[in-house]
Amino acid sequence: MYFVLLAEIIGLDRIINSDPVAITFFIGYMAMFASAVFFFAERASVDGKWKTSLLVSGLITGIAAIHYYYMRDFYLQTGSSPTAFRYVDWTLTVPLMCVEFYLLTKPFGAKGATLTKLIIASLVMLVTGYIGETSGLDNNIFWGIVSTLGYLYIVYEVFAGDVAKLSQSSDSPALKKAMFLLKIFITLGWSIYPIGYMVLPGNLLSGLFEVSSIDLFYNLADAINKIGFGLVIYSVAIKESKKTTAQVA
Ligand SMILES: *C/C=C(C)/C=C/C=C(C)/C=C/C1=C(C)CCCC1(C)C
Repeated sequence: MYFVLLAEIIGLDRIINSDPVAITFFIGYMAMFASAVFFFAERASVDGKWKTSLLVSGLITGIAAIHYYYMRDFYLQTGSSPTAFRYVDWTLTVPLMCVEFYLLTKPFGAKGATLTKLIIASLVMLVTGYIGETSGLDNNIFWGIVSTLGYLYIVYEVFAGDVAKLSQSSDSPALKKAMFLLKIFITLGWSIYPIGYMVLPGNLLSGLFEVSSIDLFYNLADAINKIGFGLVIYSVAIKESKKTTAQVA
């Protein structure tokens, strides 16, 4: 009895009926929530400046957990994509990810101006992406291209712009490794989103996948980029903190 009630509440009946999109919303919610708890708790195990990085990782996954809670509900009730919730989430979490990149390079002289450029580019990318997803068949390719320009600007900053130059001037192997992984996340991890977007009717991959699979792409990408990247920062933080403890002792 309790189980049936619980199953109803969390939408497990749909999940048991194996709706893969619903399953990923459900798992996404749990994973984001657990990660937020983990990042907040682990702040105690790292040194000063890394505490802020873990705080930001906790905020990113925490904000996403709340949105996944609502997105999962919306999807279960309507069977359609929770586009507005999705973009509200990204508008908060993507700039926070830019803060995360900035914090990584700040000890090596990153300036606030770089952060501002990254945030503006990400907002261009998201606002035009939202217009593309909601403005109908005829326009989604056009807005997708505009959005991609914002994305490519971020890729440029990380590979050849300010962020890249600063990380080259550092002699910390841990930071070098983090920057290398950051490049992989930005190019491979973030590229899953535009691929998902191309599933929209009238776009380049429409017909190849069902429209609802746009959420499969986005949910997978969110898990990789929000949790995965947070874990990368965490491992650098732990290594660097051990180093300073060793120096003191
Ligand atoms: C945690 C959420 C993240 C890291 C979201 C990232 C989103 C993108 C990189 C979205 C990119 C898009 C394009 C490059 C073109 C088509 C429209 C978008 C918004 C899906």
